[in-house]
This record gives sequence, structure tokens and C-alpha cells, in this order.
Amino acid sequence: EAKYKIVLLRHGESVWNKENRFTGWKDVQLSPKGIEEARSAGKTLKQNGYEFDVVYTSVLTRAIMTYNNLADELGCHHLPVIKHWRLNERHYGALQGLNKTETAEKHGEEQVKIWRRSYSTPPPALELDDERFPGHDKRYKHLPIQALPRTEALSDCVARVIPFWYDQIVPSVLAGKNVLVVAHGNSLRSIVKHVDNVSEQDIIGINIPTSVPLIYEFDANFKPIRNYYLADPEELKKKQEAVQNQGKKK
Ligand code: DG2
Repeated sequence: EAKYKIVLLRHGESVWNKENRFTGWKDVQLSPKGIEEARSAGKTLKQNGYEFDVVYTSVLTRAIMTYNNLADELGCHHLPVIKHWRLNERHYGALQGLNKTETAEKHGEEQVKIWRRSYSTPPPALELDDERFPGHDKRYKHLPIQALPRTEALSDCVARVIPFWYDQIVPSVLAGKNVLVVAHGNSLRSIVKHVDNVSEQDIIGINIPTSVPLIYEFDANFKPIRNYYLADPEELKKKQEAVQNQGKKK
């Protein structure tokens, strides 16, 4: 029987999702469609009777703005919002900024699939003097450079997300709070991989659509018992396939 519930949400479509560019830690805005998607997630949650006590987001604008737009619909701007770098998107290294289709045309679809979806092969790393290295961004000034990524495989992302999951998110849930987590395709895949103990092979096939609430239910021992998206199955499938197809040639 379900005792605890948590809602996971990827941000709405960003400007770089729309342009089909590898984003990672680059701080981009939501597209107009992304704002609509965020509002629509808020409406869906409201219609289904969801209410929250605390919200966790990354420190990236697209996740925070998704919450703000959702909160307009849900009327929950008063909630505490904890923003943490550990929920950031996987760092995409030297791929950040490149177009995914063009990268597939240049390096092949197989290579792009490995970079996007393999568990432990990271994209090429950035040099420390590259402006895309997080050490140049004031929001990470409290961290020494050795704690900041120059690239990340999904396995690296898991290693930095899960401490936050157990130190902050899970204790809130166990304390009886209704928790919403607004994050990213791969930081959420990291949570899914860990919680459901998904194999390195199977995680390749898991794509998280933009701004569709993903509900996880747990029993009294915090064992996951069920998860589902709040969406029409056909529409959900379309959105998941769209994510998968971003790495294809034209
Ligand atoms: C996307 C995910 O992250 O891309 O970094 O490009 O969730 O912040 O839009 P998000 C990015 P893929 O791994 O699906 O290519």
C-alpha cells in the first residue's frame, strides 16, 4: 500500500530544446511553448487534487521558471523553494551549445546515442579556461573547482544527485511533506535509475518528456511500488519519442 508519494517534473521546453542544442549547465530560458507546458502541468496537478509543502529545483532558470508558471496555476507561490546545484542537468561537456542533429551528421547517430544515453561514457571534457566551465559562473563560486564538472556521464550525475536525494528530499517525504521536484531530463533519469534500480542497459531506453508530472509511490519502508505519468498515454508516447529522436540525422 502506498504511504508516500513524490512528484517529479522535467522543466517545460527550453529555447535550446527548441533549437535542438545540447544544453547541460548552460542557463537558458523557457520557450513560449515551455511556459505553456509548465502552466498545463500546474492545471493537471490542480485537477488531480495535488498540493505541495515544499519544492526542490536546480539552480537553472528553466527549472525555476517552470515552477513559477506552474505555481500561478496551482496558487502555491508561498511555498519554500530549495534550489540546489545537485539537481542541475547532467553537464554535457564540450557538446554544450552544439546542435544534436548536426552532431549526429558529423559523428554518426550511434556516437550521439552513446553520448546522450550510455551510462558511463562521458561526452568530451571542457578545458578549465573554457567559458562553459562552471567555475566561471558566479552561482558556483562557493565550490572549489575540483567539485565542479568539466563533463558528466549519467553515472557522474547519479553520484552527485543521490546524496541530495537522501540528505534533503527523502527526509522531507518521510516527515510527511508533499514534495515536488522540478529538474531536468538527465538529473531525473538519475533519480529514476537509482530508485527503480534500473540496469545500465535499460536506462538507455528511458526518456523523460518535458513538463509531464511523474508520480512515484512508496510503501512504509520507502520501497517504490508504482510510478506513472499524469498524461494521456498517446500524448505521452509522442513526447517521449520526440526526445529520443532529437539525436537523429535529418
Ligand atoms: C537536455 C537533455 O536537458 O538532453 O541538456 O540538452 O532536460 O535540461 O532540457 P534538459 C540537454 P538529452 O540528454 O535528452 O539529449
